[in-house]
Amino acid sequence: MIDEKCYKTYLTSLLDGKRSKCRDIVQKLLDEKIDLKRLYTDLFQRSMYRVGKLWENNRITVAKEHLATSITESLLSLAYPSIFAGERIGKKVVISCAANEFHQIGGKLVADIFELNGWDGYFLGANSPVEDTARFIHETQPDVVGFSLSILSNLDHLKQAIEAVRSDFPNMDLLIGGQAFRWGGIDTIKQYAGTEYIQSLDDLEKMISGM
Ligand code: B12
Repeated sequence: MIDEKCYKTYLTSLLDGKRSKCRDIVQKLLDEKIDLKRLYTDLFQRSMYRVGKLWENNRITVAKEHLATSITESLLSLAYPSIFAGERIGKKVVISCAANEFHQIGGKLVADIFELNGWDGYFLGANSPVEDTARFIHETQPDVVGFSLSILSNLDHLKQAIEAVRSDFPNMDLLIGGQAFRWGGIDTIKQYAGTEYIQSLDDLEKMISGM
């Protein structure tokens, strides 16, 4: 549980670029054995959505947004000891961002939740070219593939990626997520059989536990 005081202190420190203060807050929460989904959703995601609003309304500069993003990305590694502590279950997931999609934190969090549940998570990062992603999937032979999309105008790139996977792996379980779908696109995704849209890390973990 992250109380408002903790969240506000963290957000102020993030916006001020105080990396060590942010680090201390996150480490304390980890030491208190916080559920990682709460840390990721109620601290990292919530604060980055706030950063987006402030940027959209010209209340912070692009420089501050970039700094907050970079601090957040660096703090994710603090959770690694917990993520890799559990027993491996021999399942693999590949998570990728569509081509031209530069938002990568969401996909990274998703790969971490799979790791937390004993899977080997392969996170390919931002702006992954379709051909290279398909080739990696061939090499890795995962059980599940996930794509992240934040910008709806990248939907065609996502469709190309889905179709590339589908043509070689007709029965592959495909997961799709990301903020793009706040603005539409879910009907397009539903046209692909075996492709599921997942909105939150809570829903993701429920789904993983049933796999
Ligand atoms: C940081 C940031 C950037 C950085 C990203 C760098 C990086 N290393 O990731 C940079 C500077 C590159 C960037 C660029 C742009 N950005 Co930007 N960005 C953001 C910001 C502030 C934070 C993103 C973030 O990390 N969120 C936190 C993560 C944890 O949340 P999430 O992505 O939603 O992920 C969660 C779920 O969606 C889900 N999920 C996500 N992916 C997946 C995948 C699967 C398989 C599953 C199951 C679940 C899942 O699980 C995650 C955890 O709960 C957002 C604001 C916001 N509201 O998020 C704007 C935001 C997304 N950006 C926006 C815009 C407009 C842009 C630009 C177009 C700006 C410009 N004019 O250049 C470009 C587009 C670049 C591109 N082609 O991709 C808008 C989008 C608005 C819209 N209507 O589409 C936003 C919402 C800001 C705003 N309020 O206006 N951005």
